[in-house]
Amino acid sequence: MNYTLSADNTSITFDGTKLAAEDSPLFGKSLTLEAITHQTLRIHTKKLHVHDSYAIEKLPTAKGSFRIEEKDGFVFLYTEYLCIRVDNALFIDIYDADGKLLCADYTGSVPAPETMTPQERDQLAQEGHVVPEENRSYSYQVRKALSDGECIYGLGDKTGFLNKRGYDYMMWNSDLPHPHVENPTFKALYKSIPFFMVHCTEYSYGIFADNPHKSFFDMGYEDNAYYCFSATAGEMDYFFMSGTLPEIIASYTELTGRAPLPQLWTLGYHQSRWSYSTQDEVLSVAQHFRKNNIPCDAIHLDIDYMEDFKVFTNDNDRFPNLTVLSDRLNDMGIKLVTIIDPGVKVETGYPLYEEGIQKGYFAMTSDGDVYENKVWPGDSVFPDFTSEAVRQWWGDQITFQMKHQIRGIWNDMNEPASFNGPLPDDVVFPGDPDTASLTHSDVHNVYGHLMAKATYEGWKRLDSKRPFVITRACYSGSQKYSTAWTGDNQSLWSHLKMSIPQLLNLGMSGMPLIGTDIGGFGANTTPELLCRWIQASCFAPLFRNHSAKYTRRQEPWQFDETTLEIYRKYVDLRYRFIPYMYDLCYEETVTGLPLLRPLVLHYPKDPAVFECNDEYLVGDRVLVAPITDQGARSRAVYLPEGEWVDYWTGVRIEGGKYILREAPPDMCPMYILSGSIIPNYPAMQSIEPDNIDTLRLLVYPDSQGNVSPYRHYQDNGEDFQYEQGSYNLYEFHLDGEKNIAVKNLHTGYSPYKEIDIDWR
Ligand code: MIG
Repeated sequence: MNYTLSADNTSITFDGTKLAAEDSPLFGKSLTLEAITHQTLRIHTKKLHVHDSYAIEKLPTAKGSFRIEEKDGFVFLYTEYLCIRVDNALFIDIYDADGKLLCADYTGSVPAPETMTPQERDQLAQEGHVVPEENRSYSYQVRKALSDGECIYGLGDKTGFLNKRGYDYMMWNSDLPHPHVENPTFKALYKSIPFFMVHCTEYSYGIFADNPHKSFFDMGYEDNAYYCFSATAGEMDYFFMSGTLPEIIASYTELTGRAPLPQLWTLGYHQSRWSYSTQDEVLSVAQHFRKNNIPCDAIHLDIDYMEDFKVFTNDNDRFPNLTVLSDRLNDMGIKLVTIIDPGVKVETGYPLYEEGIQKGYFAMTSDGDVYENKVWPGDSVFPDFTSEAVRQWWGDQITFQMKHQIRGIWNDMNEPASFNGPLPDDVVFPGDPDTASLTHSDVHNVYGHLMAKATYEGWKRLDSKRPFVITRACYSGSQKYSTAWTGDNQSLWSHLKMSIPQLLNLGMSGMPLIGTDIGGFGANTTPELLCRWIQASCFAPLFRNHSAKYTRRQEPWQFDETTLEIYRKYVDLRYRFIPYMYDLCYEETVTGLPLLRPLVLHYPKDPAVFECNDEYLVGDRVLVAPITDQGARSRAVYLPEGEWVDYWTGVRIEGGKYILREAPPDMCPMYILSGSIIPNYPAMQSIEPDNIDTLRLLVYPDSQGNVSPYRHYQDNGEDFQYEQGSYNLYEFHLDGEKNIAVKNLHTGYSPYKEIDIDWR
């Protein structure tokens, strides 16, 4: 066969001109396989060594290598863990070291696409139905066989269930006003994270199809025998990762990066609402929290604080002094976060607009004019975040937040969303003088990602604190710069239910710091829905209640005393568990594992958890089984193998079975894996790391009295001094009977005054 092997045996290129069939997507191309590690392969048709990824800042220098063998007309490539068989039509089958087939190119038949006459299309459209797309054209399409028992996880924020198999998705960042349901008319949401994992009891593998163009992921929808991924433009370039699910997530986040440690207070409770329209209203919201004894660390200002929706401005009538507002909130332990949209208002005299025009920082029409569309400010222009200079300039605007002591930025509308139809595909993003200009179709899916990068890097230049950014649109790798929320859900039970698999799949897609709008954004919440939502979201890393203007208000005191009490109970619970969650953040920086995990991550051999949509683990030892049905007062809970302790009653239950758990309105079933230590904080109204001098350890010995050692991380929760060693790492372990000993693995920060042990 016709191939070239690199001198160091790390990559091999096949000449497709001679090999691939004329109807093969590889026809006339070269196919390169690189051993990124012994477990991770890169498979692409780009020119050798070209690497232009938005997700991966630096490709790890290959640590794997191939041993090559030609046999029976195939080329076999061996790494330590994998065997790749390439046939003479360039179909690739990948086996593990024991010869078990993991992933095979699908070579069977494919159904012919359904055809429709123009009249049929017209009729459908007339009755208001959505007309199916005409045949798509692809720059490549990869089709891989699916076997029985395989489930598919990942793909970012897509609607539906934990297992993506049987559904069809699109990557095209979209702001959709209609309810996000599992079989959406449009198959895309706000984020494009083209990474998924295939899993069954026998093996798992992951694929990261790194291409920001509009792309499609048919996960066995067209035919249960295969899945395929394709894109409308760009070269095929995908990574294959083998190992256990946690190992695959580690490999994926090694490539695309990990979320840095957040500021501790960002794990607290956030209150938001689109409509907080005056300083007094914001102060009154803060006072309500304090009066009602509900912990709160942040209030978010939606677009209402701006002057005519101009970004990096404030309305002088309604928000005359943001600095004073910040000060007064700070006295109550509450921080301000402001929304920022990418659209810049077209207005003579508005410095941001004028400067951007003068410097050529905005996207252009194909005719060379500045491109305008409509967003909140009316006619608006769009910064070209593909340009380093523009990102720098945008980041410099954060002096506005600095000046007013605002502590975080919430990036909205960065798909980018637009009111006057979508941006045409040929809108030009000129880039920097030394880079080629790109079009909207090239950069749409990375627009929000690059805006997040600009925000993160700008914040970091201006402030010593860890930047707190929230973004709506994402691409793979956005976790390096930003947390994310799931956009405009609605106050629907179905959306509460969906929030669990959505957060779990986002977590498995490398985004650990995420949340949904608690209570639902659009439509009107009910007290019961709100209570169940705060319970289900109690451990969501981004813990924010947010709602739309003109909907029923949903701050916790808007209803009755019972609602308030239930709400308070779960916000209190959240604050107790913050040190545990912060430990998981620390762990994530090392392993890439998310805080919220589907059961399958830790019980990969138990098919009973493969499609568990309504329970999750926090780390590996806290299991939460929220109620997500209106009127439900009990539910079936699946406890995987091991002994579990009911958090509320202390009752011990042997797992590997379903149990029925009573769940009255104030009850969110929770279980702790026996043998665990869980760190807790004392009750507090907001997080002031300097004042936290007591740590409480909940200790749950197993039936033999054993307790697994636990590592706890502590630092000032605010800046980057930990990078210079200013942190403590403790190990708590059982020492003799009923005694927990503390070992200091690293000391560099003022320790707790007291560590209480609470035997359970
Ligand atoms: O077109 O800023 O998802 O959280 O409240 C709506 C107003 C624009 C969409 C965001 C939502 C926010 C809202 N924004």
